[in-house]
Amino acid sequence: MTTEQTQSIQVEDDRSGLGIETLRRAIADNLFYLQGKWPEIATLNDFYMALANTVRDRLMPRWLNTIRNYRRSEVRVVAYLSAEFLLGPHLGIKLINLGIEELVRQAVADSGLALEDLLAQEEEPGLGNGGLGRLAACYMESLATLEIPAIGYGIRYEFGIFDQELRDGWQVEVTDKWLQYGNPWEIPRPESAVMVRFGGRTEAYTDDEGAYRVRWIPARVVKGVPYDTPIVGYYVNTTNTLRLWRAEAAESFNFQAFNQGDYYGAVDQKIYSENLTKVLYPNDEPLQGKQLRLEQQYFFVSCALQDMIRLHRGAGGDLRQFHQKFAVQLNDTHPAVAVAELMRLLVDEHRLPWDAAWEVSQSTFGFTNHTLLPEALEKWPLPLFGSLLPRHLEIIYEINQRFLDQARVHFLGDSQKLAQLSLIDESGERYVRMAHLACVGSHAINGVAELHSELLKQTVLKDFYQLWPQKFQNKTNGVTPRRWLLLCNPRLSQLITEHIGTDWVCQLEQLRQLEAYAEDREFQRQWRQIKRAVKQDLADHIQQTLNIAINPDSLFDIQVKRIHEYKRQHLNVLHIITLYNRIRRNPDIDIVPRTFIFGGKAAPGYIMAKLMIKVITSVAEVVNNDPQVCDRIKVVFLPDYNVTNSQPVYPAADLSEQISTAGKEASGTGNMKFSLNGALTIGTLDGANVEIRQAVGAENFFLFGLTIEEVQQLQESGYNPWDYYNRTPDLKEAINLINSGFFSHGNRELFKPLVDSLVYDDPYLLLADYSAYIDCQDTVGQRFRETDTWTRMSILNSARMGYFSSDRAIREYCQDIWHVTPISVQLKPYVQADA
Ligand code: C3B
Repeated sequence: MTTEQTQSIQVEDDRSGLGIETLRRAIADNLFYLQGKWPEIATLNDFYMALANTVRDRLMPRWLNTIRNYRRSEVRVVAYLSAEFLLGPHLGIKLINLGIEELVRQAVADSGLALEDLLAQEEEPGLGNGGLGRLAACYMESLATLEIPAIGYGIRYEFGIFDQELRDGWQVEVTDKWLQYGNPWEIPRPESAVMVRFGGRTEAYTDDEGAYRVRWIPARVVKGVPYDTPIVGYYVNTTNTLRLWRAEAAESFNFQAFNQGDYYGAVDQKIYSENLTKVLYPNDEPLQGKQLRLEQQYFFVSCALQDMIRLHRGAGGDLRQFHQKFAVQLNDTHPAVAVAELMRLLVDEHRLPWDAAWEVSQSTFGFTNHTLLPEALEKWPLPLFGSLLPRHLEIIYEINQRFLDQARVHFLGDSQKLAQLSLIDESGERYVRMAHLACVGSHAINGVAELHSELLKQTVLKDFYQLWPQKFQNKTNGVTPRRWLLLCNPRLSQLITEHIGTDWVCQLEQLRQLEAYAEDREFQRQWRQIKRAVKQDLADHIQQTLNIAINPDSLFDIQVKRIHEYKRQHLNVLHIITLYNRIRRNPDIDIVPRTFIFGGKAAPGYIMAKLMIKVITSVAEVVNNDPQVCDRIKVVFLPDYNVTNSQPVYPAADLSEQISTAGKEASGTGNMKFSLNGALTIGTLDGANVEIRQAVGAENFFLFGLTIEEVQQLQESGYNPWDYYNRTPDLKEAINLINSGFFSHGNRELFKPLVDSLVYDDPYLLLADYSAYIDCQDTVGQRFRETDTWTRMSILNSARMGYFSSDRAIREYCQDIWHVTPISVQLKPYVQADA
């Protein structure tokens, strides 16, 4: 026998094997050895930790064998750079993707525990704000499932998105403590730490070969330590890595200061460094002057690129071929400084000639834009940028000069065009435009839905489109069916599988086979029965946690997403008040009972969004307790909307609210999750709604509202919301009721900013869309009563959502932007080192 045979441990042995008895023993062992507890004194969280570690052990052979692939020189790896990864809880999806959910359920049941109770223990890593971060998480899952070698690079925030509590109907932010009981899903790799520099100055010098060079003399250095999290693909061996960086002091103490007796100075330095990755910035906050945010961005980007260069060189790679090893995707402008950092690393540190380095960079990067909102387009004040990254500013000037020379030829010296294109905004105070840096430094630029990609070309990136039309693409977003159907809606998944088999899980287009059952009475009955059961579960949960009784037979009308004026939760509120007024006018009116469910966080500094939450909760308080209403309308605000809390919500919806002002929502992804789970959509022609409507059929979608063209026309012709207010009696009555203090215990000041903004300004055109929305909602109500029709529409929505799988989106990125192909991972046995 060879040494390998004698000393190898087969992956199916008792540590990684999956017999139920082994599992039970492993959980008991982990409880004892890792948690240090006997079962009698263990908390539920101890059991969760023991189980999580058991599952982690099981995926280790897959993970290590996947990592081995990254190192093979011929393998091209996708590096997804994102300041946010909103993963949601790990345990449930990992059990599903490893195919061991039932086995584990049984193993814990034998110990007298319910798997659901253990799943509920997990504190999700809330390392993102909303759609953008969640998209990154879906994409990581699809990359693994499709067996694409990929690494996600981001920031290991100690405090993720805040927890939301409601006090007296107002949002209160509470710090997120996701790490307080430890995180079983990560492995720190201090041996792979890298150094990141900040501040200081640059200096020219001549190298040994007489070439002109620049060196950067930084003012301070921070250490980046990677923490690795496995991302398991569905029923494949591929288990990719999410590598998140934590900032630490370069020395755990500044020894020089220590020796000089400046103990506290040394400690300050340590605290200063660790601050860098303390907290995730919430969206929708003005960033100017937020130096720490720029520091975060540069920090993780520099860590990531240094890491990639090390991997590439470790595999014997030449830096001139760096782009053949890595396809780097910039998830919005947050990591855009990567363009300058890669140039610095190649030119200053590895001495490539500028042109060669530039070609490598451009071939490496792709850039995804996620928003057209002007306030979200990042730009950094030049003095701030220059003081933090002096060398990068020089590099950006150089890139800009060469770029503008090229553009000058194209635009025949049109100086206005050149000023618009420049990487530096010089129209007033000077800024570095991060979107421009990303566009110039990338070979591909994409939007996230067809409409959005078109608008990009016509508006914010118009000049770049004229220059480089071939760089522009569309990649419509998608969501992973593993989390957003199989995991969150097991009953519906089972019904689907009973009828069409399991292939849909990885080939979501297979759902189309359900079309054959859309008219089938028995199937319709089962479909309805499941929806009813899932609604009952949510109703029970709401009763238990919020003490609000809701009717599971009512129409569940749900809007869950970040709270923002452009998403128009307050338009939804105007509809609620309109219905309420109808009841007050005619208490016997025959209306479809509805439960309005809201959920979402407002950015802590976004006063109007916080007031929107208060208006929802205030209307809820009045309407829910008015005996005249007779429970025909209920309004619920679910606190602390996050991935965990969202999973029972999508399956329970009858109606999905996607009512943003046309042109404002880049894509949306919640819209896809709802429809996939059989909710019908009421929506505007915005973002991916347009494509969802095309896919499910116009007759199965409730469309209303102004189109983009109409929005533009209205705004150009001088929109006056006051006119709409005066000429629409129901609207006037609804607004007056808010204004009168009716929902605020007589306080007429409370909602004045909201009302004034609507009546005098209304930048998101709520009043212009109000009548169309109400009419459309009336149609929804009528249609809901035609039970069979509604059920058919619901089935057809699910059946036709195949396109919106993140697998489809990732396949398109692989083919059109990254040029990478799947590689299946072989489970080589683990070989012990020679004794
Ligand atoms: C969001 C957009 O607002 C959504 O329309 C879109 O579906 C997702 O990104 C994913 O593409 N977005 C976000 O969550 N945060 C930003 N800073 C910009 C866009």
